[in-house]
Amino acid sequence: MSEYRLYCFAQSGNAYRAALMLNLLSADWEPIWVDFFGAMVQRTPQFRTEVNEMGEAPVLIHGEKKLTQSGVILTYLARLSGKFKPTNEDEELEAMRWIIFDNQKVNGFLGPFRFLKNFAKPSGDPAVLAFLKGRIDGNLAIVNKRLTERQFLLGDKPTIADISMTGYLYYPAEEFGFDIARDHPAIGTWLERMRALPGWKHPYELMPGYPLGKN
Ligand SMILES: N[C@@H](CCC(=O)N[C@@H](CS)C(=O)NCC(=O)O)C(=O)O
Repeated sequence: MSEYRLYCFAQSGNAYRAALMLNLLSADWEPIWVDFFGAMVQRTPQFRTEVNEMGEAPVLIHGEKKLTQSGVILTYLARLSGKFKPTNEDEELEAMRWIIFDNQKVNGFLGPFRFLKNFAKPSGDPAVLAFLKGRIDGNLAIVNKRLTERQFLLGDKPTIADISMTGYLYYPAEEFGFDIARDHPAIGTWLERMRALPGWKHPYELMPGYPLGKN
């Protein structure tokens, strides 16, 4: 059995953060596929009892430890490996600030937007999509401004804040109906910098379940 096991699925940008971190660390890990769209296992009482009471992916298993929330998983792996780790207490707080902003307002809106546009049947109410798109544009502009001023979110080195922020940003533009890298050029350049890190892989290559219906 691999050292780490990660409950995940290819379409999940939330799970991608943890999968990408494991791969960038060259960790010995294997995915456990969550049938999110078909059986919707994450909503079953069994999953909530045995895997994650919050009913979410990702979930990381490492020995006796079971961790959920990608920000917690990233923090755990950075502390353990010393890689992508903020270097002092101020940086740690700064990383947490961006991870929370990302979870709530950047990928926290992009994930549901893409789900409603691309996967939900019937697809989302146009008014809901318009509301989310407005918030997404504003929040991506904040990240874009930040990345105009520095190479990575905290400075000149990538940290877990950057890994968190990649969440949904590599999924194809057609799945959103807009092109994030083109509309926000500093984000586009930063995404290329992250893509150049050894061990980087696209979410559809890194996690099982793509294309849909092929598991
Ligand atoms: N903030 C959480 C978000 C996790 C999350 O929302 N995961 C989605 C999959 S992308 C999920 O499992 N949702 C449960 C559901 O919709 O039933 C994290 O970063 O880990």
